Amino acid sequence: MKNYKLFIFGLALIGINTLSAQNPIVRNQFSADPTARVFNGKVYVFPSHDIPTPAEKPGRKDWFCMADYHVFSSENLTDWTDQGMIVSQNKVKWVDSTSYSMWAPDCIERNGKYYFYFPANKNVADANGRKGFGIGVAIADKPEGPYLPLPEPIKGVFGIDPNVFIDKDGQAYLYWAMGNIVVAKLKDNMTELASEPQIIANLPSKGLKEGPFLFERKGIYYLTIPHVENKIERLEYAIGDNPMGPFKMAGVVMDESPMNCWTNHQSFVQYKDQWYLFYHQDAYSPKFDKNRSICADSLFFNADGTIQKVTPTFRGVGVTSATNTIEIDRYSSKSETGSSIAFLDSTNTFKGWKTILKSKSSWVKYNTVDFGKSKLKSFQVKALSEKGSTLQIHLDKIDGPVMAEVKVPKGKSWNTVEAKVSKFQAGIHNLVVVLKDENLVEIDWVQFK
Ligand code: FUB
Repeated sequence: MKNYKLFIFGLALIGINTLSAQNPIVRNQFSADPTARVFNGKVYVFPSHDIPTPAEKPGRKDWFCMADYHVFSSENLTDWTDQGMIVSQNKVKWVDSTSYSMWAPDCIERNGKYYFYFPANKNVADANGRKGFGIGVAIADKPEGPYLPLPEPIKGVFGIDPNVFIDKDGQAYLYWAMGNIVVAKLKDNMTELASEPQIIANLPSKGLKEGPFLFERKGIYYLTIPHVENKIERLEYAIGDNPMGPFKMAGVVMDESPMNCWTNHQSFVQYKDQWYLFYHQDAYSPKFDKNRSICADSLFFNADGTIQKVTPTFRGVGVTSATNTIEIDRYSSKSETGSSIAFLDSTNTFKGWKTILKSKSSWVKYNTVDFGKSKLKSFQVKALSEKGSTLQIHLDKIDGPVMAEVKVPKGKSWNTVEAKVSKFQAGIHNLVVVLKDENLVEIDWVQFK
């Protein structure tokens, strides 16, 4: 906790709010439950903001702990800007400010206003004597805010994980979770229900389901949910021809987390002709899966409208500039043996990872690097090798042309080593880093100049 606070304080002092990232996409804090939206030609992501449990929090210490929300934006899906905090538990009249219960949110635009929906524990009981989770709305003129929270939660809504969908005819629907998945129409003011809440039928009856996210494509309405079919959540979907159903279960979008994160939570967005799935895992906190991190991967549909299963990747989406430091630990693929990744500093996981190559010809491949138009002359690598080792950088594939060969000197500390680029090709290419000997080498990043 102390280290994390110092790290965040350090970032704030030097004013860093731009993050250059693959997966996870948010690298200055924990983040979960991402709702991605396209507003004004940019992608905005509204996640929950997990934090390590502070000592002053009453109740369970090993549970979700969220005090506020940030919004992140990107034009290229590689560089993300943290636009700062938009809603806090201390600033919403109806929220119990000691509850740290600001769970999965959503945001939608209507007539130039941005409506941010969020669940939280109420500080007073409603007319039916219920405290528990309510769902509130905060309204802004811009996606980045400032957002003004309404003084009361939405009447008649008791639950978590709000999701809003506006159909082509202008009718808005609010979905939420409360054991079941519930839907109601919203009035045009977007802050009051226009119909009685109705439980969505035909969804799995066994195992937790939550986190509804509904979208429409080519006349098919996709209702997507995290659901515990086995031991932890996986992402599933149902399809229908009406936003209120009936729906029919149609498949799995993402299997259970390979990192064993108990929850997952999804949103789907089309940006510049490509569909993306946003979700979360616990990459920065493998020992405590209530401190999660959001990710994005490309999503494809079959001709009949069914969804192709998405396998989570480290590489994520977007193009990486060859002149940036390229974190090859966020690889696209790697040799089956002799290659692995590890945290650079396990006491501060936000410092990221290193790649370890340890057997002759072991390799990692990193896709979609933009080499630009003008010749890049030198290649740099930050690496450490106790015995000294040689690395080759191949273009596009493992047996592709050698772009550079670099000797990492023998030693116990990190070195930045430079070599001449012998083969340059302009444009977008994949990169393969191969170990030429058997001497273990750790790599922080590579870069072209
Ligand atoms: O983030 C807290 C809860 O975990 C969310 O509301 C659920 O969807 C699950 O991701």
